[in-house]
Amino acid sequence: MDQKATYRTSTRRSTVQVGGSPSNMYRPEYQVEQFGLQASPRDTSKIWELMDSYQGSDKLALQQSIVHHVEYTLARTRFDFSKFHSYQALSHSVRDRLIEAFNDTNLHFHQMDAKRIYYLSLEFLIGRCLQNALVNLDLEDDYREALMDLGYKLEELYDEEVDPALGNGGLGRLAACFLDSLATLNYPSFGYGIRYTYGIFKQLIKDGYQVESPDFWLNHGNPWEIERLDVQYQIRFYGFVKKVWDHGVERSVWEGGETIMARAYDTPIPGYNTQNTIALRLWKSHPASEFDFSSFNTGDYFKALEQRQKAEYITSVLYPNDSTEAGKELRLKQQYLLVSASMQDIVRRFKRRKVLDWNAFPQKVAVQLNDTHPALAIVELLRILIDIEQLDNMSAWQIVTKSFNYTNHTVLPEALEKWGVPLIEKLLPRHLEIIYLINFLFLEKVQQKYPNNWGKLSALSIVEEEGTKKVRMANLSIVGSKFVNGVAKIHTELLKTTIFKEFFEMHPNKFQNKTNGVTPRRWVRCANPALAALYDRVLGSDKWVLDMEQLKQLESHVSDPQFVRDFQMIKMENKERFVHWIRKTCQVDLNIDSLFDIQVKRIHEYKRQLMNILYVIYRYLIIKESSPEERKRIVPRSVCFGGKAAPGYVNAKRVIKLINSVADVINNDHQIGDLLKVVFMPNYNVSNAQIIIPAAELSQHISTAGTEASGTSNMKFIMNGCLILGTLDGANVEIDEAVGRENIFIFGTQVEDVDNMKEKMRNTDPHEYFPQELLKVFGEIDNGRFGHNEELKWIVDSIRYKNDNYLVGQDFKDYIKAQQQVDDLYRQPNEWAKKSIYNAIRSYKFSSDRTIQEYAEEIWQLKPIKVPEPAAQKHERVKGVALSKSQQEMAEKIKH
Ligand code: NBG
Repeated sequence: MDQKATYRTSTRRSTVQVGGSPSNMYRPEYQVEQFGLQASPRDTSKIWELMDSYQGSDKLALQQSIVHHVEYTLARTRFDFSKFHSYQALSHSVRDRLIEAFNDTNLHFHQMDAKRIYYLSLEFLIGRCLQNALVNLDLEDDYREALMDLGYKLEELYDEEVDPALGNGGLGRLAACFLDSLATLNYPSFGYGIRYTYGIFKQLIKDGYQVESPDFWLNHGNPWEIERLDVQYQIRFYGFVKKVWDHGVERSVWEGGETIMARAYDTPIPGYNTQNTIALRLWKSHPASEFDFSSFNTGDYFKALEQRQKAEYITSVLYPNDSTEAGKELRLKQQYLLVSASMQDIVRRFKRRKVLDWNAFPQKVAVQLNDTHPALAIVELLRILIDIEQLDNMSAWQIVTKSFNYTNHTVLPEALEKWGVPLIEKLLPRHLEIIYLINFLFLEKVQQKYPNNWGKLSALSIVEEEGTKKVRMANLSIVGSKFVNGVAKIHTELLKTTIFKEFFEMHPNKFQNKTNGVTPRRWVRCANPALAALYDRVLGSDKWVLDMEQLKQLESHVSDPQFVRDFQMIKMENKERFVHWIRKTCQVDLNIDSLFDIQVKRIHEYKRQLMNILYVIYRYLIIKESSPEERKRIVPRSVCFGGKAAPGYVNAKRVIKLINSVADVINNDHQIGDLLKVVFMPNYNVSNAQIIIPAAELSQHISTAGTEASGTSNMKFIMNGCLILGTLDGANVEIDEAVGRENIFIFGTQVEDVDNMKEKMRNTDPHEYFPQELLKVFGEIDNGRFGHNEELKWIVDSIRYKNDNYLVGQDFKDYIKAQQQVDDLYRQPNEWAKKSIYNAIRSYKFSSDRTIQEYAEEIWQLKPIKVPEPAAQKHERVKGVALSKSQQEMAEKIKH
């Protein structure tokens, strides 16, 4: 049955430590370059011999490697190591194996002179690494067994790992899923981001309110990263631009100001069932070594140290805003640090090619901008090409516009980034000049196409002239990119018809859609091992993990009662795990037989958690009014919320307070018992999503039509066999198409009607506009049923007397109706199960493998390159299988 690829057979090799190699020898590329060049045979032959084979993966080898790390890496004795130390030792042991594949991959891509895709993102929400690495390396069972013998349960050690939370929500998590797919599909690629010292804040709930506490995730070290002391770049801020004449050409030299260093930290990202392991390269700011020498010399020792600390501060904290723009100078510094270090790194790699031909740059480099946050990369590459590499403006611009692509993730106006011209001028004076140059070249084209059309010129201009001049980062990104894409069909259509209408009319072929996806490795194989095992068993192999379309074969099994029972059993086990976790984290006991109804995502007005909790109140009132006889027919529900509010987002924070106040009343009302429970799960993050999502039976994605660009948790929920209650917004539209209308609960105003409904709302008296059911709920909040708290009233008032911008009042009646359909179906467990199964097995389109393949073929023009796998036999398991024939011969000569 087990048809897993056996590229990692259990061949044992004793661990050999290589010490004292010269600093230029520890990067594999350099080794090979040296073989090909004038390397000293004596030096390399010894190293070659010592590094000639891979770590073993039989039980004893794994145990020895764990114990080795306990003793030598952690310096603990056998009497003195805890579960956490075991986790650390285990991680180091896994890391060793990752590094082998990682080095092979880098070496191979270098030798193949591969075109690479560079994914630039201010956020990567990668989640825990251990289980994912074990699953992708196909070593989970081996390590489980090895640890059992040593007295440890692998699954318990998973919980010892911190959850690296270097992202806010969907955008950062998407980037992480993409890396998994890029590695798995063997695409030569890099992720570039920032190594924040503090990730997204930890959310605590005190008296029902959100309280933020700092997330110092590096407290106990991070075994998954490799610090690259040899990979660092100088980054300049402030200063001035000097013009010099060089052989009759005017050149710009950016000088003065402050310089700091960006240092690389690599996290290897292993593909599933492949040797390919790519890098997530994160930058951390450091003081430059020659930093403020004058202060030292004048004896102002403390001032000099302060300056150094200021440098480190740049990458210290992730901005906790989701879909809103912050506009702070430090944030601009972060953005520039990321793009400058990354572009310098990319250019350095390109220049290592044998012949330096700048026109070949777009054939070797594709850069994807994850939203506009890294948009300055366009300007930075121009600066490097023009000022440093001395290309002429037009050639440089040609290269840039063939290399960049931009993904938009939102149409919300408050999220569109704009930076004030005075700030850019102060921080990045040369970049402002280049932005003006780009804008000049672009507006000339606009003028040619639409002569004297001021409306067009002002809509398309990169610089906004009204009030304080601003640079529109979206316009810059579109102008500097070859392709622009939205993240779901409806979202891309909205881009073309609303915010980017003028651009679309000018360059229709620039726009593409790439519907988001999520990785089945983390979201099914790791999060729901029982469901994965059922698929393995019924399909006869784990090939579905790489090819989700295989799930189509399960359609015929939906009529098999045993298959349905197996599925129900798995859901039950996942619910049990969840109940246990909720008891521990929220001190609430859930009724395992109740319908588990979940809404987890950032708290935002457009996502309408408010509508959900208002409905919960409505449901509560109905139960209260029901006779004992009637109550017997009521479907018990556990309604669970999770998600962080941006610390400055007052309305969102009030919604959290309302949810907790309602939970307090309902959960303590003995008349209600198990019929209704409400839970706010604190600190929603990737690792608790892995517990929550597999346990869900209903999940809510109820944004006002036209506001949610895609959503990605909707995809994770359906993959885990869950029904969606949702609006026709974002990827819900395509989920509806994929699973069939009979397997999803759709309600609410559709996008084409939203404007009319808003108009109607504005012109209608609140008492007529809001349905009776909702007015009743407002009344209960007003009369203090959920506590005499002004803030709760303010939330209600914000939609009652101000604008109901997100159409809660408009959609409420239809929402109640959809909720009734949910109850009706849940009374028929078999029907519910079957529909849930249809969701799971028709979710294949939403694998990020599909998305990445589309990006690779239609945007990046990128081919997969598979790193050769080590041969199975020990004497063949020699590294360097990736070498060319002549290099192998050279290596052989050196060996003997
Ligand atoms: C978010 C959207 C989501 C979408 C993710 C990933 C931002 C700016 N946008 O709907 O709100 O799923 O991006 O594309 O965070």
